[in-house]
Amino acid sequence: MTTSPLAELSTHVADLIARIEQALTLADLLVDEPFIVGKRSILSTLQKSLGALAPEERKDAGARLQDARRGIEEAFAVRRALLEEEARAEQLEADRLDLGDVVISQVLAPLSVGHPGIVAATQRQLEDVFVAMGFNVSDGPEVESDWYNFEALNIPPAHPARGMWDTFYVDLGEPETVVLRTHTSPTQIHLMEQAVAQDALPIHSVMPGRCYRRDTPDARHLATFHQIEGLVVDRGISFADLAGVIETFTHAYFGADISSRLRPAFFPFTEPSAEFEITCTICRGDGCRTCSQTGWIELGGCGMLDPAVFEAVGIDGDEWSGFAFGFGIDRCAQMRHQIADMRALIDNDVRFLRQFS
Ligand code: FA5
Repeated sequence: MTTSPLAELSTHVADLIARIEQALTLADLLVDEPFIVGKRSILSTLQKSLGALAPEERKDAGARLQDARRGIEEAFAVRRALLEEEARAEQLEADRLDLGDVVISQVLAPLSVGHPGIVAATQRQLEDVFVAMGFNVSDGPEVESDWYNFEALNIPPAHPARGMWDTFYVDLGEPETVVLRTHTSPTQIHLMEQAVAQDALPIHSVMPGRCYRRDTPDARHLATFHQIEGLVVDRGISFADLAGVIETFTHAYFGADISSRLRPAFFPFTEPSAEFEITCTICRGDGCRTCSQTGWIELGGCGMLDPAVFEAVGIDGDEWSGFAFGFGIDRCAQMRHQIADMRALIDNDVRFLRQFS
């Protein structure tokens, strides 16, 4: 008598169920899949052996094997769904962003936040001083035509004063020469032209901004630096008003113990003109490398608006008068914080920068 190939079917089924239950991870189960429900499983081997049975026995054995296979496949599918769910939950847990952790780690090791640079901060402080004195704040383009940077300011093409401002030329072409502005004075021209067009005189404005010159960087100079221009156009303005504004500004910004002085100077767009100097805050007037041993530092130029400028912008010089000034913002920062060398402002050494946070 021959033994039926399915004689040990229930044992095989029990083994397969145990194998399914023993897979603890989805990866384990999938590795075992061909041996449990695939072509390499015992069920497939048994299926092949049914061919040797007599037809009436084969039908019955086939039905039993089919039942067994359905049971195993169902157990496999249930286990697979469970392990997939577990794997997904694990992944979610790993991906979870615990905001509590972030806050705690920030308390333990605070992130350093940025702060305005020393020149930007100085610019704001200067604006505040002038706003408190009744000025408003405007700005103008950094790239200028020859007309605004020079000609309207009474500096014709061959004028020797052009040598005072070593210029970066953007375009020397026709019809217009274009430059990186060498000073903030061209913004005066924009403002006066606008005021004339809008019938909006008088003007009491300051205009801070970046300037460019082919200067070799040294203790007091940079090739890219900042100025703050001042412009007053009103009726009955005199040099005494200009001197008063400069004196008030010096004491408000540098303190009562810093002296200022005006020295006769030449600017083509102001007449009379003066240079504005303060006591060197580094040596307190004794003389040092920063002030070239003079005890004084030049902050800027100033003067009464030249009639030629009024003519260029179409302002009636018989009715209106005015003054202008232009200070170096970097120079103000240098003197306020006693920085011996202006190049420290652009070195980006964080040990230096942190002192001004
Ligand atoms: C002028 O630029 C005139 N436009 C100022 C002026 C305005 C005169 C209105 C009359 C009326 P000056 O070239 O002297 O002037 O520059 C003025 C100030 O800008 C200097 O005193 C200095 O504080 C600052 N400055 C000039 N060149 C540099 C530079 N290369 N680096 C840093 N600061 C500079």
